[in-house]
Amino acid sequence: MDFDAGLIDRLRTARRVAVFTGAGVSAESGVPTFRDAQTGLWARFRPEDLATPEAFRRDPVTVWNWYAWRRELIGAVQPNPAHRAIAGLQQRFAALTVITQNVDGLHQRAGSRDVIELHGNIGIDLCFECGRRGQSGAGTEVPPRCVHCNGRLRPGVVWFGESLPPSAWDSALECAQRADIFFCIGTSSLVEPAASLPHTARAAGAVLVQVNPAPTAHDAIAHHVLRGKAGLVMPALLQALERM
Ligand code: BV8
Ligand code: ZN
Repeated sequence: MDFDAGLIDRLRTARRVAVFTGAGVSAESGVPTFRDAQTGLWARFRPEDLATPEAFRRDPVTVWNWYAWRRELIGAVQPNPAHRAIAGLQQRFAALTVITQNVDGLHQRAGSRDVIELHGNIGIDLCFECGRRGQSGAGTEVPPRCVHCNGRLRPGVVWFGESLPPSAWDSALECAQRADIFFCIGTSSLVEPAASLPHTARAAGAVLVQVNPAPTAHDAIAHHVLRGKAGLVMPALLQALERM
């Protein structure tokens, strides 16, 4: 795979790199994306039916079971070459931060050290009532109960209508504002406020690089559009940098 010489030159001199990822970066691990018609999680469900506090209040068993199914699926998959190449990139720059919308923890399992999870992590259980961490292993009730207040446990992810963790959002914003290069990998960039980060980065002077096999809302503002699967593009980019 060939890359634009301008991009390679910019990567050669870049000090701060941000890698903003969505479900597409985990697609080649076998984790369904949200919107892809054939495999999309939401092809069969509507987000508002499952990924909201109202849905959990209305039908905690169905919402818990949907996340339990996703958690089991994620537990059975491995990071793919895209996750590993992104982890491999971190030693080539003074600072490389992954800002992910994904809740699957695959960047960390691939070796990425500086990961901001904007939308939480599916492996964490929190009490829906008191907010404290839970352990879903005990007992057979679905959803499991909080050992502190007996409230129902929920997945530690950010649902629609819920605020992003303030520290995660603040760190992501600062990262976008200071990045020399801002990669946008495997995201349809439709969910806010996460989708505003590429705009923030570009406005602050970052070179915006879009990696996606399909067109997205952010192609128009990208300086470089690398049309392809992340599992092919990112290892090829890492190899191109290693040849420098
Ligand atoms: C907030 C965790 C405010 C849960 C997620 C009306 C009512 C209420 C809210 C809103 C509203 N209108 C707008 C909003 C705001 C809302 C929103 O943005 N809604 C959308 C639907 C319009 N946002 C929120 O509610 C956020 N909170 O705004 O709070 C607030 C303020 C103050 C006080 C209180 C509240 C919270 C949003 C977080 C939702 N949680 N995830 C879970 O996982 O179940 S979002 C979830 O969906 C993901 O985390 C991700 O962010 C998003 C999916 O997007 P993508 O990751 O991009 O995935 P997608 O399938 O869309 O695209 C995949 C891409 O990969 C495609 O482009 C495809 O081409 C590409 N691809 C495929 N294969 C590959 C590939 N790319 C590379 N390689 C491949 N091999
Ligand atoms: Zn509790």
